[in-house]
Amino acid sequence: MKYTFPKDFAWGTATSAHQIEGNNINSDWWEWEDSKKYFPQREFPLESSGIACDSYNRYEEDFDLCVDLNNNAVRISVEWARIEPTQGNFDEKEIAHYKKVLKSARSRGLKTFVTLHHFTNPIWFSNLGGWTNINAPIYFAKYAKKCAKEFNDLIDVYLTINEPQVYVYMSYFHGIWPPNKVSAVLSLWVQINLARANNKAYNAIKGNHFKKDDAPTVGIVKNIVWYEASNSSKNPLDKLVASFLYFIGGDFFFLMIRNKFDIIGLNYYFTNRINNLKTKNPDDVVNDLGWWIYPKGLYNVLLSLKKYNVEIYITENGLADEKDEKRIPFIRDMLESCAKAIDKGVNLKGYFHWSLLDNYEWHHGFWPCFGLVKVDRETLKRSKRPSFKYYSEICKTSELKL
Ligand code: IFM
Repeated sequence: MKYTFPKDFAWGTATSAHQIEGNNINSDWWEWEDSKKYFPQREFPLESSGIACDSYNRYEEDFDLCVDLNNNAVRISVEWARIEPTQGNFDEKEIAHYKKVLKSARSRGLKTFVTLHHFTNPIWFSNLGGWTNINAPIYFAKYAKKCAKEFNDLIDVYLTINEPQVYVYMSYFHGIWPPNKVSAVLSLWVQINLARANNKAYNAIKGNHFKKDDAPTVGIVKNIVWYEASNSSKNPLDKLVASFLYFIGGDFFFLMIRNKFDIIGLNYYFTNRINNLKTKNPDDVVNDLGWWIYPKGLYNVLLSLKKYNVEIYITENGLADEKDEKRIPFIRDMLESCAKAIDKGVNLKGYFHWSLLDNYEWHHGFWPCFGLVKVDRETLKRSKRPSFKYYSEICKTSELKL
């Protein structure tokens, strides 16, 4: 059995600045990792990001790995805290740095998908109340406008905000990420503010290009969990709860940003099954973080996104698997779900594996290994895991053989 992906399909990997670059010293995460400012009794983070993978300096080597993967695209992020280290002052040196990075990707034939906000904020911004500040979307849109002006044609696809609802959940609901708030009201407000920020940034990036052919492509990155009632569910409410949770985690946000996204970036990691009003997953196959691996969930999410009538890219999909025992079947089965969704008419245009490198997995520190490439924590030496070769073959041929 063989599936052939469309000709212009984007094959890539995804990373984010704070997780790989190192020394992101003007960001709220950096401040939080090394102080107990927000949350004196906190149990996290387990480690500080420190030098991370030193990709700030080693990006050429990283892009060479993308070439070895036969990729034709790459998803990275630029760091707001570097570009605007103090309010209203843009750092020309850092802008020049990112221009070099983007040119370096382009010179290797990689289309650039660039996230503007991936969980981290400049310290000045968080001192103003961060995403609870009513003016936060205005501050973000100014930064987005600057990026659009400076990076202009070096970016193929702008991705405004990564996983807005995950950010809200971790930072304002569960409270284990900075600024460690636990508040239902703030959780709702910050979601609204992030949606406003997306909408303002969308307009700012489009700028004068609006409605012209050369207008940049702008999208959002949404993590979406598939919810369904468990097979053995006896409670008739389980289906209702599953649909409600799916709505809250997906369509609710899209409603707030309607017409302000040209494409959807989908991050899919797992499915939750509801049994008697609680989550109860079979957990027959899990990753190192205990997340249930269920490729059919990806198929279901893709089909449900068809109604938005825009191109869809899988901007993240991957697993923590230090021993690389499950990554090959994971990639195979997830891509089979993608191929089946395309057969059903889903306009899926690309797949970015999370991640190229083992990196800083936020409050967990460095132990979860998401990389196709292992990074030695002492030497930072990169070495390819066996799944690297498997994925590179698929990217080369655009074919999935089962
Ligand atoms: O590492 C994260 C990434 O920053 C956002 N999406 C999920 C990944 C794995 O947890």
